[in-house]
Amino acid sequence: MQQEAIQEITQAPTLEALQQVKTKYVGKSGLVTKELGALGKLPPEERRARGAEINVVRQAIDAALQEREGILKRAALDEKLASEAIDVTLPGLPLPAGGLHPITRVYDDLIGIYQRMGYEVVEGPEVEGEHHNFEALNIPWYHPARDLQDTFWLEDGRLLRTHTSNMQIRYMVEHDPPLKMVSRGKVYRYEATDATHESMFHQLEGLVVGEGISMADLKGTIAEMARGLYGPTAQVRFQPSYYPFVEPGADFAVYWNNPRGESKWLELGGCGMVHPNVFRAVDDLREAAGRDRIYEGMTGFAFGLGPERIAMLKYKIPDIRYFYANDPRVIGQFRGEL
Ligand code: FA5
Repeated sequence: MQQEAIQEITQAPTLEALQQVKTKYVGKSGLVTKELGALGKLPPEERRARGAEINVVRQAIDAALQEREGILKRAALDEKLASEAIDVTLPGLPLPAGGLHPITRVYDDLIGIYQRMGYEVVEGPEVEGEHHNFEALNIPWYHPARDLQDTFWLEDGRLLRTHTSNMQIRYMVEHDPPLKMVSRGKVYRYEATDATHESMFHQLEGLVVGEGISMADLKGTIAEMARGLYGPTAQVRFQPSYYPFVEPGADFAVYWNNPRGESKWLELGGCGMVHPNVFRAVDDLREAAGRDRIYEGMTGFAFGLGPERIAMLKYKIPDIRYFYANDPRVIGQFRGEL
């Protein structure tokens, strides 16, 4: 029996098979166990010798079982390790990296500049009431300036904001002066598109209000932004312009030398000193909301600019429509750059 058992043990191919052999011989009703159980029926003289004999067999079987179990367990572990091994010499699979849209990057630059100057950054609604987009900004319904910004009207009488200047009104109704804020976001105009005009584009609005704010503060701020964007040699130019919500009003441009040695004036946006009628309209809204009239007699400046213009020049994108056409050949060029 011993020989047979040991042969079966050493040939057991798996741990499960080994367990079966173990049960067969030394399990509860195994062959060896039965022999031991039968000892009681033997006459006492034979019992001792037979008992010793069976014990030798049992010990041999136990030792063989233990050894075989060790071998099989090691083999199972080796197999597991081999199957889970990572071959670090295999070439990697290139994963397509994302990247920030050029407009996001220009915004991040601009907002970083203003945050360093202590401005609060806010966002506001794209669906807006006529009052916040026009009236409160000193653009009554009959005013020809409404034609300058042709409007997408919604069926409920609201509109898609034509500029971020609505945030001047919203911010002043909620906050007391002195204040410095910039607001970013999308704006919409119902106009024919061309290489430099989209019907959806972005603006960055800035507003500073306090006592004794002057045009010099406005010019210094725009110059600081230009240096932040284009380095210490950047220059700014202001030309008189008309916006109903500022007086005086101006357009500003930045003259910059890019790393490729080109230099040109880049028309960036409009600006000016906040019109007293705007402060009055804000106070009216505040009064209606149960807040103090606090803006009458204040001074402040505002500006609004289009980041698309900056991005087109910076990244040499010849047509504004490329930004939003979702053509992977355009946007894909900015993969992996953050
Ligand atoms: C305004 O929208 C004023 N709200 C700016 C302002 C704010 C003036 C505060 C004074 C005080 P304007 O319509 O010029 O102004 O637009 C500002 C900038 O938005 C432009 O200089 C240009 O950079 C960008 N822009 C205007 N229209 C388009 C368009 N269709 N596509 C892309 N960019 C545009």
